[in-house]
Amino acid sequence: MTAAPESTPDTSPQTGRPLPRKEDARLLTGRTRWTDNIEPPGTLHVAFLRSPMAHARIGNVDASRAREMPGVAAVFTGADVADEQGSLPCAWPVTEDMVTPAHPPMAVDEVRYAGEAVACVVARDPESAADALEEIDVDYEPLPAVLDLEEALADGADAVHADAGTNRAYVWPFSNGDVDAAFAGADVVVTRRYRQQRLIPAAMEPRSVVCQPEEGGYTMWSATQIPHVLRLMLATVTGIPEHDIRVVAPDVGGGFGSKLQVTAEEVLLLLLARRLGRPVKWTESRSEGFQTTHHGRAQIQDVSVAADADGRLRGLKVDLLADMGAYLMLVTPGVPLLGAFMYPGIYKMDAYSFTCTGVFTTTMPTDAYRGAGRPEATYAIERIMGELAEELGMDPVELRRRNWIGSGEFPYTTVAGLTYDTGDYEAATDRALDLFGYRELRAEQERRRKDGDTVQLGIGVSTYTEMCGIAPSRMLGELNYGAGGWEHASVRMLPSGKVEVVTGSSAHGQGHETAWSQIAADRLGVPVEDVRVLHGDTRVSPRGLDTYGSRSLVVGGSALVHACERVVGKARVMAAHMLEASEDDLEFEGGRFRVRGTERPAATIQEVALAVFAAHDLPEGAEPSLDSDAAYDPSDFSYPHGTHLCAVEVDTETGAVRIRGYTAVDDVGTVINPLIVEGQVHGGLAQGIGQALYEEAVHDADGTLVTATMADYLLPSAADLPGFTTDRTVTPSTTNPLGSKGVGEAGTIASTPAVVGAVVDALRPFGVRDVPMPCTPERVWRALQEARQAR
Ligand code: MCN
Repeated sequence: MTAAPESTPDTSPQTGRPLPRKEDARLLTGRTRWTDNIEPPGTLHVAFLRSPMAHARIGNVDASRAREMPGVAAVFTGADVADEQGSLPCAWPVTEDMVTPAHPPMAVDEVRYAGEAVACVVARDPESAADALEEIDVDYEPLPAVLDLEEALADGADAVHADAGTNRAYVWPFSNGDVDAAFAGADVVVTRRYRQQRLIPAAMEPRSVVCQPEEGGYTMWSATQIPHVLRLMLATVTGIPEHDIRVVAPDVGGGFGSKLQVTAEEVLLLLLARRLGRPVKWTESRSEGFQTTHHGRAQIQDVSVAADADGRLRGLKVDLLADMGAYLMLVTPGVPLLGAFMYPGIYKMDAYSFTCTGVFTTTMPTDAYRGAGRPEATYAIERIMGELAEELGMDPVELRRRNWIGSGEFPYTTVAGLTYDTGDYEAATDRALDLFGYRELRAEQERRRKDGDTVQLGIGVSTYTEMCGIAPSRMLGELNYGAGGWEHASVRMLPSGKVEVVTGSSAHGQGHETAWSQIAADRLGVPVEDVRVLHGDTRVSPRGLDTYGSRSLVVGGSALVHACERVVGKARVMAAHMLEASEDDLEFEGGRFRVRGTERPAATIQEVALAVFAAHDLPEGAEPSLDSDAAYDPSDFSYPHGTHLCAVEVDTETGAVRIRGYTAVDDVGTVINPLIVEGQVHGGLAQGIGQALYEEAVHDADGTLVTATMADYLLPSAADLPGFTTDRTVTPSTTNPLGSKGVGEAGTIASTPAVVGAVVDALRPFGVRDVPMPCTPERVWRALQEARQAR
């Protein structure tokens, strides 16, 4: 077969193009199947009876009446499955002596948080299952709730796990440099305590699981971020061989870390499918999800910073108490450690020490929530930089300028031991100040202060960086994490020249199908509409480590780059044969192989694909396939950065806060799709602002979650958010072939300190130095009253 006449497919560059997301047509018009839309014939529905108490011994469980209820197929208590349910996994034993209590998917002897499952009903429909729950009687013998982190660590404290003899899960220290000397020699020391309130990740799609027994195995559909990790963990926990389990993550409506988990319900549904030989299904209600999908943040941070009179930073000390909740889930203990390396932020200093103590409480376990450890760290350093500026009588931007890593100093190894590859903090900050109108706003602030206006203006600054693109496997190993950080991709060049990309990344709202199509189109020189991206099914994409830690583009996208290069390499051999030239004489551009320096006709890679498929005339030793795959393990993290500025108006009579303006200039290296990046920044900002002003999971003294509905747990709506002014600077990363840096968490990480910093800034003339999050009108008002009384 010879090369077909030259055709002119549109292979114009896709990188940097604001291509609308391919997946949105089906997602936004109801033409997809979420897990809850999946119902194999004969499906039985599962409902869980959940403990109303935070801490209690379980006595007799009487399910006899429930078993007789119409439509009920079976009822199981914790004791009924005790022998086979195993223990939910924790993949991150951060220290050798970490206390890792057994975590039964269904409680057997004791419940340790309100909402923990104690029994389940399997019935012909969800309503019958719910009705039967009412007929189960459980005798609870109440035990003391353990809620306060410091009280939990005190001598003689009530124990969450009596066998462990302590509520201390682990202590993890890190230090570099002589911190005592740095503090002793400093002119100014500022010390603050910040509280990271407990947050509830509230993905649009609740958790949902369907498990179907099949000839020789099981298919589980789950609204999960991690189909590959989940399959391995299900096999480990249940003993069912991994190759007998297929996990499918269909379109998933958001996760924000909350679906980076191996849940009790997933394990139990697999066991129920095995016991009953029938498909089983469970979808959480919103309140059930608020109670029993893992929570985020929940830390107390004691932070001290030492500096010279001219503002030069000398040292930083951080002492962290991190609320683990009742058990250690998949990455619970590691979350604060992701922050450990970020406390020094973008600043140079001589010494740093960090200690994290993980503490058990009788609450829903915490785990990853957008940013996982890094928002907390960024909050602390950015807030305390604001306080230090106040102490020194210096502009907060100027203080940062004096301390940040200069654009000529990269690569730079920070006092926390990370090596930032590239960045330009100066450029991002200058751009942000301009867009924001910093000088004008400061002048207005001055005026309002002088006039004693009821409504005061505050300005918050956050010059953040973060470590994402999780992660170099070697570094994860050093941190004792149970898995690596590589990602896998394969490229199938079909005979017609169309392309299937198979990725181990598992998008749940991030637009990978579009971005991956753009990458493949550019690297292969095919039209972007000729690429289809497949993911989220362990049978279709058997290798992968899934989506979290803003890793998918820089790790998964880089794997795709390498797979494409291999496809082009194979195609080059065939093209040389077809064009009767040496491979070295061929150039490849815009999808065409040409003999360099000649007018001879070119062969497009799509024509080569057809010729390879026909295989009538293959070069010696060539196989009839252009397919290739690649796994990519990054050499380092990726370090996006940026400058966020927030202006708020605070009503000093009512405590009401209004965001007047928000400017975000982010540097995420090379941008594949600016429209997606913009969307990620907007979504991230909404969540960061949510923590600053609205959201908090509150327990009463007995440990009952009182913010278990959307009426009580305040999520910002579009109407609560300002218009955002955004821009970007671009310093390409050197740690991956795309030159990109992750963006999925950046907006959340950056924004919370900018907003709270602005609220506090508005109230400085009254003596306010902190407002605990969320800065509700009541909290702002109280902070003002307390400051007035203290004067
Ligand atoms: N991108 C780009 N150019 C860059 C960086 C990213 O075009 N320089 C694009 C990527 O191609 C991808 C998207 O931006 O389409 C996000 O990429 P990345 O930063 O690699 O993040 P991940 O895809 O790994 O997504 C995880 C990240 C995390 S950790 C959380 S939490 C989060 C987030 O993504 N959860 C989300 N964004 C979310 N968005 C939605 N809609 N839903 C969630 O649950």
